[in-house]
Amino acid sequence: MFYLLPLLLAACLPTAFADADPNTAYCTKVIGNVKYTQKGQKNYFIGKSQTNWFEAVHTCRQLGGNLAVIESDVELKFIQEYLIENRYDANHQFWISGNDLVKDGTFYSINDGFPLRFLAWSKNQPDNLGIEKCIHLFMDGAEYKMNNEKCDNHAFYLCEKRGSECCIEN
Ligand SMILES: [Ca+2]
Repeated sequence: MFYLLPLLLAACLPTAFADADPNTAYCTKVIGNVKYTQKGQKNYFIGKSQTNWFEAVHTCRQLGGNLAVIESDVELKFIQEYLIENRYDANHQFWISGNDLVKDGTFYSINDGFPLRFLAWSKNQPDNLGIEKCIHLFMDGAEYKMNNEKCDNHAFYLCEKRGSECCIEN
């Protein structure tokens, strides 16, 4: 088996190169039938149909991933760039992991069951506690920010899948 290692390393060079500039570099790859965009240790997929939050959770799972958990401002900035480059704008909202269905005002990740550690709320959000219980991203001015929204409203969605395997398509 070890003779495969040099081949694998060689095949992964584009990924290593793509990761050289964490602010701008990314590439795409196909996992199953889904075209993900890789950035560092994660791959992202934009759901092209609008669903309620629960269906978005299920669909991401069916695609081998989860609704995205945004863990830092750096990650949020990358996602914003990714969405804008894909021609999404203020007319598009994206479900991400996080709801306060258990306790109003405390938003838990549906992925690992713990409170989200990074939140980037839009001004005056979260509002309507007890009514708007799921988190989506929306364009607030020039930036994507978080808003709590009714879980049965329809929005696009952002899935993530961990892993930094090689890119096979650019
Ligand atoms: Ca809200």
